[in-house]
Amino acid sequence: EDVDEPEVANAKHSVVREAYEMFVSHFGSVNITEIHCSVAPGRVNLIGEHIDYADGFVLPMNIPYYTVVIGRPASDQDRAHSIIYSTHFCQSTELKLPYQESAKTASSWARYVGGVLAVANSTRSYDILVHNTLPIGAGLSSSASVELATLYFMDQFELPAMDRSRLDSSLLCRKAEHEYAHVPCGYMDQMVIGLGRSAHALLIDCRSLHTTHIPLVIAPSAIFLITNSGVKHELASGEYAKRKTAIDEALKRLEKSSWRDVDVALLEANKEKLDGKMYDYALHVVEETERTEKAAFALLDNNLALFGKLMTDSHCSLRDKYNVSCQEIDQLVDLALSVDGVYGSRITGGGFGGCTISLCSSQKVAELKEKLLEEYSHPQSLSFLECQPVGGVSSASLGFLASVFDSA
Ligand code: GAF
Repeated sequence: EDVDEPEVANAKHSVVREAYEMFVSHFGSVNITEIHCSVAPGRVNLIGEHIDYADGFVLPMNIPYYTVVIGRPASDQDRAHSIIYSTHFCQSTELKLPYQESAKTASSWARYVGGVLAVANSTRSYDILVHNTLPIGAGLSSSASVELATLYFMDQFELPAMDRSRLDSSLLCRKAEHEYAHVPCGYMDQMVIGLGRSAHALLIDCRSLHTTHIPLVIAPSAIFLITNSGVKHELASGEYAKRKTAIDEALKRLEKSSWRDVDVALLEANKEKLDGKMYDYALHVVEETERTEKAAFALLDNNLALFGKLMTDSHCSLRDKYNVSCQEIDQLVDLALSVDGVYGSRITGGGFGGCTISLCSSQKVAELKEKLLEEYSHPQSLSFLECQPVGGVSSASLGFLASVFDSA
């Protein structure tokens, strides 16, 4: 198991403590021996965007912003529903057993919890509180984070030997996202939250599902800065599904079974089969896959100039070919690139708003932030997030929880 850096352990301790205190105030007094808890990070993608559903390579890492799922079995064992409380939405929802039925009609946030209880065939009812420090809906994978945290919570009661591999856990949560949130997502989010390690980015080959942990040694000379634009355009999930459908259709027309068997020459030769935007979408998939492989090597060599250039190329492709950026994000990227000492900048995540990620010399970070705050058109909704890579989802151990209870 990955061991947390002291700073990360402290941050987790305080978020679990907050969650515990809110659990007590919402559900009343607790018997601490019945309480279990799990903590899942969010993620940011360094490069390899919109290709995890097209057999590509992606290079995300986990970030120190969390979802905590804390709870206990319902005290009345005949109670045939779980009660789920979200501190973010300040809302409580009842989910009836069997979850396969109730999760379908649950409110959107509760569907992520219910969807996981459903696909993992939970047969028990719980009092559950969901608490986040991870911004919701900012393209940092708040949904996959809730999914993994829910599964790791539930498995402590219903799979005590925890004999589900991290990969299988990730794939099960992805299934919940497909079947209950109806987002035809790729592999990246659930896999990095399941399998990522502290101090490393995770290279995922989305064809073989093989993963490689790449040490991130850019500090202290440079950092990745996440900038949250504070905007999210409504069309995000509809456009996501449309891109996925177009990409699947393009592959069929090329008569290939994997995007990894497609190169630019093949695309050129079959241009007439790919009408409308399909050719540009396909070109993005092929080139972004190549870029990401190169970027992984650049990161291993600590070649920041090359890594940054590939990030910016990725942004231009997402903006001009794949059309998943928006004005606000393009403005943030352009402003970042105008600062001397910024190696590269790009949109990250599903798109249509959310966050950018920039690779910046450490000495220039203050200047970069100032520039964005001064010149971005929505400075009041701008925020910056810390970005050192942390480990994946975990269940809080009894010792950890005891220290939380002692300090509460
Ligand atoms: C969302 C999806 F959930 C991921 O699978 C991925 O496709 C990403 O958008 C774009 O790279 O986060």
